Amino acid sequence: MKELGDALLRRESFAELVMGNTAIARGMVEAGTKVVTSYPGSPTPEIAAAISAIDHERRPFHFEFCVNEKVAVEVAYGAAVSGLPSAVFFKSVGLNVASDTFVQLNHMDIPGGMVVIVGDDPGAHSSQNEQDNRHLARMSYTPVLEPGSPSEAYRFYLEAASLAKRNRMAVMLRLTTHVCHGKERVSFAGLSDTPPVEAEVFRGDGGSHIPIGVMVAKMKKRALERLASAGEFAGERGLHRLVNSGNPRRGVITAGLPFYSLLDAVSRSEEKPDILKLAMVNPVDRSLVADFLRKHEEVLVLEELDDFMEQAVKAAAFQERIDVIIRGKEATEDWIGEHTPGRVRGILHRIWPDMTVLPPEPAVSHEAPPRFPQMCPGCGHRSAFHAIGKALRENDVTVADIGCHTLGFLPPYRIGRLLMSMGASTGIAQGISLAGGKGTAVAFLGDSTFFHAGIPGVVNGLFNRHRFALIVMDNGTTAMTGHQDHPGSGRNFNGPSERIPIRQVLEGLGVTDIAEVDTYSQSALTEAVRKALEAPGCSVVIAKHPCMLKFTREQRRKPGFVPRHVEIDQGKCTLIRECMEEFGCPSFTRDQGGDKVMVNPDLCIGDGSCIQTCPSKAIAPEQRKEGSR
Ligand SMILES: Cc1ncc(C[n+]2csc(CCOP(=O)(O)OP(=O)(O)O)c2C)c(N)n1
Repeated sequence: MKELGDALLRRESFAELVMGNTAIARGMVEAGTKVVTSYPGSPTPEIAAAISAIDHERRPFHFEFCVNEKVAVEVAYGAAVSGLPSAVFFKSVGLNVASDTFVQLNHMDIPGGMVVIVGDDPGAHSSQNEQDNRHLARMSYTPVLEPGSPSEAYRFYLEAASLAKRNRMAVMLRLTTHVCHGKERVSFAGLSDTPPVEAEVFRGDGGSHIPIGVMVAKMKKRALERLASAGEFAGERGLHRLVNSGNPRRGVITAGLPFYSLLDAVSRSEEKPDILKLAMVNPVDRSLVADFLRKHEEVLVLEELDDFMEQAVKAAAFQERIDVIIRGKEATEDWIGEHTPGRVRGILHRIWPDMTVLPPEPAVSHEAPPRFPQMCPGCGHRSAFHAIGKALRENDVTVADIGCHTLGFLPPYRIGRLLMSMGASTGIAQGISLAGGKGTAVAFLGDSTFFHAGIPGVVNGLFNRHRFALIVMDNGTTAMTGHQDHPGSGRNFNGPSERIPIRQVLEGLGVTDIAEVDTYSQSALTEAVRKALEAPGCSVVIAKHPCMLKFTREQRRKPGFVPRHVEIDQGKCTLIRECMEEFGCPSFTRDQGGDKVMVNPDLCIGDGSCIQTCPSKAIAPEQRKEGSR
């Protein structure tokens, strides 16, 4: 960590093998960014991990995780309107949460400039959809730079920051999962001695920052002018790339990661298409595109997800009256997933079968057996689901939310029939309760999500007097995205902070029926949930247990740490297998013959949450043998 922190601050130029996300953190240092904010979400949290490698006192900018993406954009904007260059980063669907503020940004005058880094997720590796945020950028007059590699992520961040400052606007840096997580040897420039940026306390001038009435039209006009000027920027800075193979027949217009997949696909072709790789994908540089179209008989627009560039390319051809065949999504039928090299080969085979590209995705000879994602051994959520399942009745409807506890929908628990987006469970449960079923609608919320977007749903339930039960799955951290702190943890990114207890928030809102139970106390939790299901209005159970992955990692770092396990007394085991089949801890396995239940010591953390699940009392803490540690 120390080495990484030192590298990120190194004054001289250097080259290092890094992830795209790490390269961006160095870009922030080089660009003189002063305020950076975020809410965690894959594929971007490693930007924060890199920032955390720089000691707080030496960090040249302020960083904070905010309570959600909207607030993160607002904090960054407040700094940038005061003259401080700022940046904000989050995952694809984070832009939905931020959008009320985000769509407004480029109506505003932003002297410091702002970079909005969005991690889109073609392939939905870690998101509930594949949304293509170029649309939201277009809707909000936001220029978009799209890198395709870690080196480009670094370079384009610097360019985005400089454009944002020059045009006093917000610029989007659109990343995708493997640009964030891919590694490459990146050449970093040295740090220049730029004069320190002085913040000016923002005063405004009585109207020019207030989008009301006639001001809106003026602001929109300015946004359009700034966007047009941004559209020329990538060309002026030489960011677009033309790979000219002298092929008058075929060309490809592409951007981002698909460009590299394309290079791979045609690496051994005799006939290679000419390639125009756009660095700025909104707005598309019409004259550059038109020029390329004029030089080819047929042009493929190769892009992941939606036909965003394709529409712009077709519009350019139409307006400039260019006689060219444009192949896009109709031909490729490729609206879903990532443009991996194999996928791009497949596309080329389909549309240009005579071109000798590498064979499409090689057939996989032996598929890995399907395996469900699992909660970790010792996870408090498992213990909670095991206990809650005993309280639920046939007609109760459970609504899941986003986090590690989403996995409760899987067998053996099967709790959570519906999943939408962060914090949506409470409102959905209230709507479901309006259908008047015989059971109770039960919403689940993680603790980070409670603060992020959960509170308004609870308020609505109270305000509109809905009957629903809420179970807050409180593990003290934002577990799913890598254990970031949240307002209930008593720490923020930079040190200790006042803990905001969920119970007190609920009490403050007027919830009177609240039970707080450690999830390892399974019968107490079952009882608390039973009562909540019978309650007449809004009742809440806070099902608490610290995240055991975080806890165990911390323990392992301590000197003298001794691993603990449970063991099975084979004499007592009656093979009911509740530990495996209903509790579902992955530490339990069968022996070779398939009869005996065994404990896998590589997985078991000795938490003992399983002990109470065994009706035969066959599970116990492992007895240490003489001489063992
Ligand atoms: C709008 C949005 N922002 C960020 C994320 C990424 N994300 C997935 S789950 C999650 C929160 C998990 O924390 P918590 O609610 O405490 O549940 P836990 O994983 O700890 O069980 C986040 C931030 C997302 N899915 N949607």
